[in-house]
Amino acid sequence: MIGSQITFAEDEKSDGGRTEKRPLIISTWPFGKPGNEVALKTVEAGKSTLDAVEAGIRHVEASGNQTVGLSGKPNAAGFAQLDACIMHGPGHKAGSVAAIEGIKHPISVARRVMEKTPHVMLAGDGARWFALQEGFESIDISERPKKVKAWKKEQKQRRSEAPAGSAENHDTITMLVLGPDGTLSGGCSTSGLADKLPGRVGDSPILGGGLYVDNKVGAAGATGIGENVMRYCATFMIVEFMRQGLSPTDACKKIIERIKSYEPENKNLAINFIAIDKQGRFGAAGTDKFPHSVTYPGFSEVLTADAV
Ligand code: SD4
Repeated sequence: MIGSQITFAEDEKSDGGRTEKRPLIISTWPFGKPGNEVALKTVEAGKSTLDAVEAGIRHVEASGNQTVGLSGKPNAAGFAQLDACIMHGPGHKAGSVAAIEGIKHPISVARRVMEKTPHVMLAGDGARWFALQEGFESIDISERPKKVKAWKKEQKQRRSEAPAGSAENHDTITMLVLGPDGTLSGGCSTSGLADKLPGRVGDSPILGGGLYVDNKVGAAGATGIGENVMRYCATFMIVEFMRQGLSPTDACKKIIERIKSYEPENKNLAINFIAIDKQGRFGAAGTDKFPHSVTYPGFSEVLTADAV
């Protein structure tokens, strides 16, 4: 913790908050907190919210925490394929990479796609090729066949230890930043669900799925089983709910209720959302209790949202 108490609005005592302080940063999971603190310092050093999102997420990607980036959980064939996207409110700009291999900082490649190409999204070998052309830090992926063999041996046991969607398999940093001038930026980076099929793309690099930023309204991000997020354009909907006047917390809860109403009652959806609005309100909700990190000048904490 780098500060004091949070002040909650009257109607949001248990499940969200609000602050006048800027920058305001919210991210998924406790491992987002050190990333938030890097993002805070980045804005305090006079850099943009976009720089802050990139720096904060790079910090988590490089942490070797076995959740995000190259140290993240391998896919069903034994190697990490990474997804990332970034959005910047002014100009409604976005960049994204999907199923990229052997690149240390997918969030920076997503930003480069946004800033240097006429495209929004690059995938697979093409995304790696672009990253190499641009000089991004990479590792050799020619060892892949050996890894596949070793992985097959372990696979059965690992699966029974931590089924996809369980807490141990969460592996996504999504970060939203509201800057001093009201600018919003967001980013998302993940190794995706453990044991996913090679080539599987989750919600994280999909705009409106794992992340959505609307500079007039607010921003929302997701983590959890991507298939249960992207089929509902969940973060786009959260931002639209906020546009209609819902608080970030209520908007996150409402999309979970909506998704639940379409799915079988006993299905473990394993989805979680964070959101902030232009006014500095923030909130989160999950299908289980959902720890997320909130940081602003004088405050940096892991909060836990109630299960919906
Ligand atoms: C995915 N949404 O690839 C990601 C996984 C995740 O916490 O967020 N896990 O579906």
